[in-house]
Amino acid sequence: MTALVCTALGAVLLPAAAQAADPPLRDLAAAKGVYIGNAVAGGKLSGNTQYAALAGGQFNSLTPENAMKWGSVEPTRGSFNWAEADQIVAFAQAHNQQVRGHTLVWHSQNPSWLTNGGFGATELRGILQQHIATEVGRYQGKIYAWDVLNELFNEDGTYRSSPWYGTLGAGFVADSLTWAHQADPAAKLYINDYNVEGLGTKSDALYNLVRSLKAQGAPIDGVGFQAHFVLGQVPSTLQANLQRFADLGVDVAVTELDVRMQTPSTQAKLAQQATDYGTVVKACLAVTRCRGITGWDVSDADSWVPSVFSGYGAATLYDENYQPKPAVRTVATALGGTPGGGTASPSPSATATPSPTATPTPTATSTPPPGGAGCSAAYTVPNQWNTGFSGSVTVSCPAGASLSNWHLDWNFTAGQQLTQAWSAVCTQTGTHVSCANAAWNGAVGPGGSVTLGFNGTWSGSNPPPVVTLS
Ligand code: 9MR
Repeated sequence: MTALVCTALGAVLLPAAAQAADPPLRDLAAAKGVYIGNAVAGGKLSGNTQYAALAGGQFNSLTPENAMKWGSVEPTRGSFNWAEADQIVAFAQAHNQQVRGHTLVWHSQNPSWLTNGGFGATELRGILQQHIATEVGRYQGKIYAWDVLNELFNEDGTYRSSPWYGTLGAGFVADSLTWAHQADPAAKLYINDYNVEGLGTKSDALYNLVRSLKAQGAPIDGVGFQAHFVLGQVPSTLQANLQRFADLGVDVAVTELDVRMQTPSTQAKLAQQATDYGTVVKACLAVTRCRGITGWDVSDADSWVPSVFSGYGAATLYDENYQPKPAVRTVATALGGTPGGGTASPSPSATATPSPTATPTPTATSTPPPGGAGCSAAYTVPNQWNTGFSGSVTVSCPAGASLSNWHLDWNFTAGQQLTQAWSAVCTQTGTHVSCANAAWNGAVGPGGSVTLGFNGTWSGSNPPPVVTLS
């Protein structure tokens, strides 16, 4: 019998009383078929327990804030430093999180040997190819998506000047995608930019580029919308803009969300910020190919904003003491949590939403538990790849029924093996899987629900089991 880890880290360590009733944001997002992520720094993951509890407990996707940039990994030509990037990938794996790799080709944060090298086209092209092959190859199979290209355009929609564009011409874009695809054919390859979130000139330039890359057959899988917003200025065309890119046949994602305000914050500003965060999450959920939302920096104590925008700050979900701000509630509510905490009953479409990488499997629903409370469990696998899969089981009670704790049993009849579970304590013996609630999520109120998540392996077929709730 293998005991699997319950990762209720955030719920255990978070000090705010209000948090105790809330499922982690990651569980709510998973039940909606999207991910929720944040940008992280390795030193804080190992050196700050409050930061690590939030990063590991609330989010199911991490983006290295700086650790995978060229200047970080190859400060001297031919001499690599992977320590922080490796650390973040290991943390993500230990917490059952996916990783967005950021970023391979950018005009900024490049080492001086590269920017001042005076390389000709042939040598520069070789350097770029080598860099992409080396970095993507190192993390092959461990990165869900790469921001292959970052911030290609000026505000007027012309190409930004960079060593790449200046020396290689626009062909470096398709070449970079091709080299990344060769190094990790399974990774989703993105172009990422800011001030492209709403309809406009810069967004049009990106749109035309993506359309032309698709027409050429270049391996472009997604477009990242950074979403560094100013309070009250989420573009009204955000959803329409995400949708038009999705209609080109690519995934879309919000990759660096923050909402800055003039400091100090006030209750009114925090309320507007909460509205803004909720608007962004709702826009993503309304677009089928929007795969997830990543915030840029875990707390206001970590944010890049004050050092760049004088007089501005308070841009993230958590305050300088790592306490949730009102925006956490609107994000949770937009993801299906109830306004007062806990989770609302997911709509049928919520549990069936296709996820980023997979062909969804059918959902199996149990019969009501003994005792006839009317509560039920719904098993779904929205995310499946060659030999792995991840899924969730949502325990729901109708109005008038409730549970004080819950237990789930099922049989994996096709040899599937559970490898990890969170928001529950699960064991597998032979084909039989048994899961009990975690210490913090046993209670399911009338009209409420809780969701556990898991990863597993499969081969041949992966039929959904019948889950028994007791
Ligand atoms: O948050 C990052 C900050 O710590 C770095 O100093 C900065 C260096 O350029 O990059 C910041 O992250 C940026 C991201 O990589 C790309 N989009 C804009 C982000 C905020 O500047």
